[in-house]
Amino acid sequence: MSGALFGDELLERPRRELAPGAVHVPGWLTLEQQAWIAERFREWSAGPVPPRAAAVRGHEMSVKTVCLGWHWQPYRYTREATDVNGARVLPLPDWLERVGRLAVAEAYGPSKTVRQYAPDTALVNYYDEDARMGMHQDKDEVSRAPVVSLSVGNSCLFRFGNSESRARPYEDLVLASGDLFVFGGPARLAFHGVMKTYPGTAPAGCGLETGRINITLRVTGLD
Ligand SMILES: O=C(O)CCC(=O)C(=O)O
Repeated sequence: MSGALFGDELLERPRRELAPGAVHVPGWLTLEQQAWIAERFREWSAGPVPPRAAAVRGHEMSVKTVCLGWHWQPYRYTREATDVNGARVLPLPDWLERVGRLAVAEAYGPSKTVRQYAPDTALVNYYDEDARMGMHQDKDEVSRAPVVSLSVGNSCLFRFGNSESRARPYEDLVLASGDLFVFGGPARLAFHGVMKTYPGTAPAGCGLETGRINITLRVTGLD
């Protein structure tokens, strides 16, 4: 029987609730789903708005982001990417909205609230081998519905902290290709960031040979 098909590496990375409302589900996406996402990322990157490094307080981020549904720029959402080329961003595809619902159901269990979860934006980040993301809160959304994070490609060292400051207490964990991380409820405004990525760790068949893609699905609460 094939070890690749039925490998037991997930036994070493069990599903875990890091804090109330913050759930890590390793290996949630199949390789086929990861490769599909990587392929869509290439399509989204073709425009109308290309991936760009947002400038935060005058410094360009090392991560490049392409947005769907709503365009995020520090520190607001707009329909048109006025800090890039003025074009309207692509709509959030239905399948990604459904993935968001499935993810929240996976993290918290099925409920009426979960069935009504309807993300309206995706921030799709690309990390090259040197990219990272400083500790921050996702707080430009009016809604405090959960954030769903999906990872494809190289693993990264993800830091998940508290809602008060960037300082300790925080926990470092590895997010690998296919992992799901959901943070909502009391963890919704926790500071978090990506300390580094691990080059050469993208699994064969995930659709990405170098770098890392991370998608966060969010509910803006805007009309
Ligand atoms: O890349 C990640 O895992 C986190 C991304 C993130 O924190 C964000 O987009 O706000």
